[in-house]
Amino acid sequence: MPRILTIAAAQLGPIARDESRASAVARMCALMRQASDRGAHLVVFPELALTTFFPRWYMEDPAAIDAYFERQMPNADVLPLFELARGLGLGFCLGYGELTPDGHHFNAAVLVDAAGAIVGKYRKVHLPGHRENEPWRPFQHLEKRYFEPGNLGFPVFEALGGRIGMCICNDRRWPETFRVMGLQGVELVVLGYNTPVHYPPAPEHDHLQDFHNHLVMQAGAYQNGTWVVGVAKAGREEGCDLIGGTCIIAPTGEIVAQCATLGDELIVHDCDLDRCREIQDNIFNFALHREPESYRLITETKGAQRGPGTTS
Ligand code: ING
Repeated sequence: MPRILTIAAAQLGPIARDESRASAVARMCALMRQASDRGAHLVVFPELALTTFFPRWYMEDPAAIDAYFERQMPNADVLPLFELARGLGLGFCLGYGELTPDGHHFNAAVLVDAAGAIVGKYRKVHLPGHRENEPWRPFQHLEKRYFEPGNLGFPVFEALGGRIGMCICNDRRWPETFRVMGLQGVELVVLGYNTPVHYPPAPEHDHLQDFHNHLVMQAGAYQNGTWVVGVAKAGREEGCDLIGGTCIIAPTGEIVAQCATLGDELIVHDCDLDRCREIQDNIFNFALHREPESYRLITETKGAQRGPGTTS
């Protein structure tokens, strides 16, 4: 009997800076109802899905910054989403800003099961952008200012009948992200992203953002034999154009479903988790083919070493 997990990717269009959490939650509830009508078992929402992408502005006032974070999860603002999910009997993944009781700030995501219980949490490891105000940029990308690097690693959770891992946005660009989960037998990686079209340090790559978005997720899926679901916050948000490209990718690396707009949009696919074996047992059978002795540099160094005659 194949293990089919029907997954919905719930892309969100722009969230205005002055848009309430209640409004964002209402939009997500509408998508969740659609997902339920279409038989979904799991709904995946974008990164930082409760507010506008606030790292695009320089702020100094801690109160102004903390206003974008959640002190508890769930909380009164997101309860309608948790209650709807429990009522409909489906799970979901939600990205949000986490402010811990001891004052730590993370770009986080939770995995919630069909009973409304949080069964997994992830904190974004790879923080792109910069820490100080850089007025030369048309918009800031201050994730290094507002978040700490995630301290939970890349865990894989037994949930909804499969082995599910999470990552967030920039994490998808780093092969280590998927490989660490691949080495835990992950069958589904869910992630959200806010990706501007314009990348100020290298504007000559702006036209490649959609290509790079799919390239890295398709590679991550294929090289680890896992399903990958990438969900955008898309569209022109406070004057900043964010890419769409929300998609569901099979362990073969094939995109099997993709959003066509830059607004609130749902795509759904019946994902056969057993299809991971076609890859994990053969071309990427890690136990048979990997040679970790040759990969030491990956965990022993941070930056590239360009000295003469460096080791392999
Ligand atoms: N956003 C972007 C991302 O990694 C970025 C940052 C944009 C990096 C374009 C490189 C190129 O998709 C987040 N939130 O990580």
